[in-house]
Amino acid sequence: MNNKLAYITGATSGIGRAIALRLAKNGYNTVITGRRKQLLDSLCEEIKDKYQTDVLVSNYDVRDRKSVEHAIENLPPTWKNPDVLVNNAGLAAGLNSIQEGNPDDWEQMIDTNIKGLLYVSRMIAPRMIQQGYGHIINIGSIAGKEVYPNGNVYCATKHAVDALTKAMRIDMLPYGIKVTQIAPGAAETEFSLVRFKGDKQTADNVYKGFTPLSGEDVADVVEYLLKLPEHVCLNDIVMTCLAQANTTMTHKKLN
Ligand code: NDP
Ligand code: 8X3
Repeated sequence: MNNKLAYITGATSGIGRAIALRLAKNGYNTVITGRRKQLLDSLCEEIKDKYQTDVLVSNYDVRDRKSVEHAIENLPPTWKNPDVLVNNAGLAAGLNSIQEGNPDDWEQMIDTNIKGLLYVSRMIAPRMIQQGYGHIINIGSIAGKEVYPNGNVYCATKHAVDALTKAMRIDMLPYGIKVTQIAPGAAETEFSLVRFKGDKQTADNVYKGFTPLSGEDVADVVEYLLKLPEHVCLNDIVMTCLAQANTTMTHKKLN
């Protein structure tokens, strides 16, 4: 296997899926992960058809530490050492004040966005250190830079990703491993459908009146990052669509 290898969490939809496709287009073999096996299988076929690169489907829930460990420990030998890890799997569940929030939602966000990212990184970082190179890309959010009304716990988890990215950059420094956070603003994916628990109308309304980011826009940035010279590391990238200035100010043109 001569191609470079990328390990992408949350590749079944949205940003992760777009990144997997883009890296395959650039000749990377990819390990694609997520809970929905059927979507992983169809992405696997799509990548192989379009780009003729190798793909390994790894189907697990990132909240389940034992599953994460088992999946990564048991990767076949040629799949064990990624050049790139994209920690993308994540979600928002609900949009409520603290006093009205649902603790099950809080746990899901904390377990996925923080603990899941840690479990995967804990398994892959030592391999990067051992091989002497690698690039960890964490998908944070503009919600990790600011808080917005009713965003409380989601924002807290993304602030944690922001802090963990800075900490990982320090920890990886002696080993020549790059660490980057990409912190996007609103991107039209399944994100809002998941946040609003399948309420499509509410989810669609989030993106009405402006052109949000897409998964492909984030994939553009990942592609750029991976083409930088070896001695250059972008540490932190906040990106929004033109219409969004921050988490609370989006210029919408509604009729
Ligand atoms: P999507 O809902 O489209 O994709 C989320 C991905 O995460 C899916 O592939 C999903 O796979 C995976 N995922 C969620 N929970 C788990 C879990 N427990 N175990 C394994 N995989 C899981 O949303 P986005 O593409 O928008 O989100 C990707 C990342 O980008 C997230 O971290 C999100 O917080 C972040 N982000 C999104 C923004 C947006 O506006 N869309 C803006 C800023 C950041 P499956 O359901 O199959 O398990
Ligand atoms: C997703 C973007 O602003 O809805 O992280 O939190 S936002």
